[in-house]
Amino acid sequence: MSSNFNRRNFLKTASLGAAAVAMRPFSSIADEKNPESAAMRRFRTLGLKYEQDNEFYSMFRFSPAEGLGLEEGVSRRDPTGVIKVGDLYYVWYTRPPSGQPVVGVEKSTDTLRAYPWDLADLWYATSPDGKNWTEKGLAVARGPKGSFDSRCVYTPDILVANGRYYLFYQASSDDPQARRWDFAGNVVIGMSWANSPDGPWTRFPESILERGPEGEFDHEHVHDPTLIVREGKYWLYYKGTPGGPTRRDKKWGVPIAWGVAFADKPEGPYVKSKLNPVICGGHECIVWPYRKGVCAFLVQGPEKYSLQFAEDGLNFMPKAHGLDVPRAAGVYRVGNFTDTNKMPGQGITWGLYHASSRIGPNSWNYLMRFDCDLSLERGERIRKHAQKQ
Ligand code: AAL
Repeated sequence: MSSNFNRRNFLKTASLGAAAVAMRPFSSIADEKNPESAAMRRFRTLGLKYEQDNEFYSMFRFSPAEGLGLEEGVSRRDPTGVIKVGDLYYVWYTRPPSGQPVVGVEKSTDTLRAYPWDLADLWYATSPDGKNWTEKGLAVARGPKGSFDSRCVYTPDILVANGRYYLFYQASSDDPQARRWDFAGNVVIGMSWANSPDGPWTRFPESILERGPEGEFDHEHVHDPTLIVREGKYWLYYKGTPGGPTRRDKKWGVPIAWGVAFADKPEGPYVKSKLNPVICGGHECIVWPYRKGVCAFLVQGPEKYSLQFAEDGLNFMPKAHGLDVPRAAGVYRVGNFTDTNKMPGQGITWGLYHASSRIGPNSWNYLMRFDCDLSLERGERIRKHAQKQ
């Protein structure tokens, strides 16, 4: 190939994004005049950044969420984002009945649990400082027998809009034939709303989001609803899987991925993006608004342990790799759910996540706190500093 061809190719690549790099031929790794290693070429062409110049890089610290910690016989998992109302922080989470170990799918019954989240309701807790929590009790219970949410309501997230509180969550029915592989084919997204974070909660009678058709990435599961308000709409990010542990969707071969759906009102109707899936990987969906865009943590898949960012909320790029990111986290968002058209996303500095530990023969989930610095304020400082150099 002529060096002219390569130069043209490189200029095209550079203009697509990574721009601020020296203009050298793309193939210079093999070019005797301009030798360059593969590492240097990636650094230059992808616009990679060292930690100190990278607003998306952070260390993580982990500490107890006092009051919601490890307790024999009790499981608390999959916390929502944390919100502040008046002087108190609020969090909601999955909580199955106390004292019941998990027996597995085969032995599960109307009262014995197949999974750590089986037979769960949604509970909540409050805290004056985000460190010391008081469990307040039940928020949303499973639906009536025979309904789409009668077996369990689990893995919630919170949205504050129009002076109301909305809890979105996974919901499974009590069909005994449909417990296998984490309720594959038997899970939808449900919703309940309240005028106060302390309830009472009104159950929306229908599901808010359904699984996709056969062959789509979200055919068997729609999981982990997480909401952001941007461009005057409600953006519901969620995780989907096409089938059992080894199955992949027919179109792209993706075994687990995230999608997004949009609505004009919190209760929908939600329309799935034509670009879905928008993130390749899993496991829990953790997203938050940052500047005008959206950030996400990834703990599974080809870009495992990365922090991703999409200016348009759809076309994500990994911005920092190898992070010690918390699993199944809910982040505290300053400004709660202000539309990013009105106020840029402020980033995050802490949240809650779940861990699990064994006591005797059984394992129990509990909540922990993480701290990091992915705030907009620090991000702006790093960007300004980088521009001066
Ligand atoms: C979680 C989530 C969903 C799954 C299970 C409970 O971490 O991805 O909620 O169903 O595991």
